[in-house]
Amino acid sequence: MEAQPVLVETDVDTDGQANFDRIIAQDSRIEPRDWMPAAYRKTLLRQISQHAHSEIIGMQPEANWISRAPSLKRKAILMAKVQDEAGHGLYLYSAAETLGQSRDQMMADLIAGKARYSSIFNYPARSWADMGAIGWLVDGAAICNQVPLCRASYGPYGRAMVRVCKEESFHQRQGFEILLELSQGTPEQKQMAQDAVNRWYAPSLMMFGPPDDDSPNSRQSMAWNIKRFSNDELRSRFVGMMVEQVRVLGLTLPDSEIRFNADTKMWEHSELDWQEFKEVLAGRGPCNAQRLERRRDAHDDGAWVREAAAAYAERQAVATESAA
Ligand code: BYC
Repeated sequence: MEAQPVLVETDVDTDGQANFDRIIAQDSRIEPRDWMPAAYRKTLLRQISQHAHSEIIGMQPEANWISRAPSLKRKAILMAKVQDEAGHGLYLYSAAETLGQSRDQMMADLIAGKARYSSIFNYPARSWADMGAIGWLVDGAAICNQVPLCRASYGPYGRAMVRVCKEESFHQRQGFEILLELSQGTPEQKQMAQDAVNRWYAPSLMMFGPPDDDSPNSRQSMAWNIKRFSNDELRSRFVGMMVEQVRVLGLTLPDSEIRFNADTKMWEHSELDWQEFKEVLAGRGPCNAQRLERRRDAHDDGAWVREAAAAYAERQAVATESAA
């Protein structure tokens, strides 16, 4: 007679779905070696890889201004910020790799135009004040979205977010400080700051994603403790933060409809142009083609670095093996 497996406690623990459900119910963390439903893995890969691509493509609008920064100090700060964004991309690609997809594949999807990245980076940075608006609004929106992601149920994603958020806080402060200095400068400088805020405000609100009733992924992502708040909740929270800060800047937000609804406890604002959002997502935003072309060129230009690094790693492996 064939021996029957003995059901001990560890077998129950390793019973994939039950173990997964228990971890989620306890608001604890799923780690790479834990069993997870295929749909959970797919959702995480989708979100984390898009997030990584956003950091990498997001370097471009600011990198364009490094050579034109108005002083050596500003140049050094901007260069450090852009390098931080590269670092964020790398932590996130590493987190996505733990889910079983290679970085080469993710990069191939990005440069083939098959992968998404945040809509915000398809808008042009027209003046130095845009460096302020990007830091203040874009990094500000990113923080608002990412602080709850520090508690995402997937361990590598949540942990990556902790460090990213710390760095984003510096980024936001430097953007705020650029705008403050311009706002307190000549009338032309103040106008330049206002113009930048006017152009980046609505696209930064779109970073939170489509409205809740048009967000196909939110419900399941919230049930899995990946997302903690809905797109509209975070957008409203962000508007409330900006309303306070813009007063300190001596500037205004380009929306006269902003008000706090005491019943719903939400900040309300004018309807955003969701048709524009859809156009940008479909690849028809002001800079989509330019951003991807630049990324492709950078990938090609960097081929020799990847080849040299691979050859070096191979030589080191052979040396370690023969030493052993
Ligand atoms: N842009 O069901 P939904 C940074 C897509 S970089 C493009 O609500 P979900 C920085 C969405 O992917 C940080 N696509 O989705 C860097 C989905 O399409 P698929 C950027 C968007 O995932 C350099 C569809 O629309 N932050 O800070 O539940 C310099 C339906 O949406 C967008 C992140 O990446 C968009 N704005 O929620 C300065 C945050 N919105 O995949 C700064 C991480 C939605 O089904 N991501 N879509 O084809 C998230 O938190 C969530 O994925 C989202 C969307 C809130 C964005």
